Amino acid sequence: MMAKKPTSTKPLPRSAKKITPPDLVGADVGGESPQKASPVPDDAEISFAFADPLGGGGETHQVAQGEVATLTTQQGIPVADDQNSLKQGSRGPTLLEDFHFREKIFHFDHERIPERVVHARGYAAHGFFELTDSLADVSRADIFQRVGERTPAFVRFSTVAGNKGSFDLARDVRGFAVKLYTQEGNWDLVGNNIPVFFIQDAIKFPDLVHSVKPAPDREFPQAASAHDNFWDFISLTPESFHMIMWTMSDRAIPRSFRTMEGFGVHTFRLVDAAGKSTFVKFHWKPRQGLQSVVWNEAVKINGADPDFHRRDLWDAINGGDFPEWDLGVQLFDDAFADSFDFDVLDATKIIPEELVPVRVVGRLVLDRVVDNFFAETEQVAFCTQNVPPGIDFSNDPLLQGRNFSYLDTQIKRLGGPNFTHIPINAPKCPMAHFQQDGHMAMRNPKGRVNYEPNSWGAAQGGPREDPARGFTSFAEAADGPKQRVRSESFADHYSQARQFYVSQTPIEQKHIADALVFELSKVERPDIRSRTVSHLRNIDSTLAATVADGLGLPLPDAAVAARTPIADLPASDKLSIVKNGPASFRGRKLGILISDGADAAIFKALLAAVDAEGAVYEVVAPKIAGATLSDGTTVAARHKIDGGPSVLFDAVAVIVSAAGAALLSRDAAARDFVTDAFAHCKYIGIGAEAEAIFVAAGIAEDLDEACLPLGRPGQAATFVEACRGLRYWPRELTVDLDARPEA
Ligand code: HDD
Repeated sequence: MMAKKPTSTKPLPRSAKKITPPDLVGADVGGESPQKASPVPDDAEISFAFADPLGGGGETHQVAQGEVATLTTQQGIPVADDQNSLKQGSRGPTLLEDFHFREKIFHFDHERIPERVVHARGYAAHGFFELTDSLADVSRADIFQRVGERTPAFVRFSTVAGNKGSFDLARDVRGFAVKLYTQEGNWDLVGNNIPVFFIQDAIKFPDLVHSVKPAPDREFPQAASAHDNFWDFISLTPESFHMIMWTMSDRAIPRSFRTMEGFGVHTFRLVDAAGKSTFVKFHWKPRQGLQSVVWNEAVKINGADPDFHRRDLWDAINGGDFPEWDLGVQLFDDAFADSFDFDVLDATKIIPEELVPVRVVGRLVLDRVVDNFFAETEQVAFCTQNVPPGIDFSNDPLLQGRNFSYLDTQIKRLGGPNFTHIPINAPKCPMAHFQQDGHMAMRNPKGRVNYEPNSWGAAQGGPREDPARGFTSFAEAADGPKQRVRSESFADHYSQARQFYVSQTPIEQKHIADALVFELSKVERPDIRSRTVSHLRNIDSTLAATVADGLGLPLPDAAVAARTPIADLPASDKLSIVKNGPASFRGRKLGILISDGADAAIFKALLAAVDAEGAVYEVVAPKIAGATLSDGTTVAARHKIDGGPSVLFDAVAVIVSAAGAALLSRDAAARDFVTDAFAHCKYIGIGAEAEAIFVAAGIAEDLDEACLPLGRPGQAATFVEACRGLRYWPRELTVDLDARPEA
């Protein structure tokens, strides 16, 4: 018997009736139920399980088809009524005795854990690493011994500055953190999508992060470096300018996690069985090719789909298009390190691939999304200190500081020293130690002995150290006075910033200048703008002049350089995104705007061409129910036009009927669809009747060679082939106020 909703303002009867729990599966509980259950069709496969991906931490609870799980408390006690708290009388006070209520609210109150102080917003997936070339000659690390062997991996991508709920396409560095569950313990390679960093010494990390995060008094701007505090700190920290060149480039607005490189950043060591060390830099190179968006597009994507990157990864993996990266290593010895222009311990420097080639030794494949975001992605704890035998640290002062920070931060975030017991953090190889107790201890040692040395013998005495198998630090000699200093060899701040800049194509150089002008235009204090430009003068005079002009600023004197920059470091093609793009449109997304009556033959030819290329498409239409093509076929839409702007796609096609074109010409979202695609230099396929929309959008006269006709079915393949170019850059010079004539 259900309680009636009050229908008038008459006072409720004093004897209110008990609200009973509805049958949660399939029952018609009537419109007056406080919680109407969605009916479940008889043939639906009802499957319920607590997410427990690694099989640790308690019993899983699986329910198969046709069964319904009984709701229980955390203690497993069956719950009879989840709708009403326990009261003294029907209108009396709620009783403290109601353990189900208290447990439920208590647990809810504690649902949030502190977000990461940096890299709060992230997304992760499972996969594996497969060795393709043995590194046994230089490292004893188990993961590098047997070609063809696979090691489970978990990878979390992230932005740095924004909070957990911020948008994906902030201009920012991306985290690229890889946990490899090797047979000799977890190896965490906690890197970024940029091979250098802002600062040289970890002691400056809190200052850097404070400066880029929202200002403490006003708590804005969110997920943005375009503000006074950041540029104030940067303009007072010349060592940051190499990294600034990268973050102002399109590297900081990637198209997808799948189209980013990853870097271990620091110089590490590989150590062989005899204790010999070889320096190493780690690179992840995406087999998908490099690709970024443009800034105006990024701004709009953040509104249209703040989850753009996570959705892209989720869709790709669930669609069977597993992203892959090659693991590359740059190996070098002390002699190279001594002869190199810069200090290999300085994390603001790269080693150009032309000097030390990247040797590919394996591949990383992401082939499984998480079961539960919180259990895995949120609770995963990366620690740079996690290295197995055969991999070791260098004295890079940034890395040395990180090795303290990550362990410390996990204790704060995950609540205690036993975060390694959480399945996503637990190693997948045998473990044995005497560490015990503490919050949430899941794996205390069995038996009487919890110390060593002990004399309880092999059977009861527990694990013993193993000098041969165990981790042994590289025996690097160290000497000298205790002092707080920065080595003289770290003093060159501009040479590689220039090398990066001159390695870019003209359009990429333009984007760097545009980004600097954009960011500094958000800075309120003119002296900070000017001080920033003074550093640019040490990098490239045209860049400095362009930015000064863009800001309407007199060109300041060059900043005093601690060491005279080397002006003629050779350009390196590997530093450009455009020069390292994909070879095909595979894995890319075409947005197809259609209307009722659109030419079915052309639409179908286009789908066939997309399919042949290994690309994907999404249909955009005036109504979400879709459209009926000229042959009567109905095509469902993925987006209604207002929710499917062209910024979500790598290229677009417009296939509409004459009536559809007339209708959409009056629609602002449809006009934006074509003007944005045009402004963002995308390839555009234009069906026979579609021109009216381009006329209404005011760009019909400007259409160029990357706007291809789709009047006949045979033209679909030509169009999709052209889309391999991703962007038609010459167009940008015609549509952007900031375009420089000489670019
Ligand atoms: Fe860091 C998180 C990457 C310098 C201190 N860092 C964090 C994450 C990545 C990086 C990818 C997110 C890991 C995840 O997905 O959970 N950090 C870097 C790189 C750096 C760097 C590539 C320079 C080369 N970091 C750095 C320094 C310090 C930290 C110098 C402190 C001295 N980083 C942290 C941290 C975080 C972190 C506070 C926050 C959340 C976490 O560790 O787990 O400990």
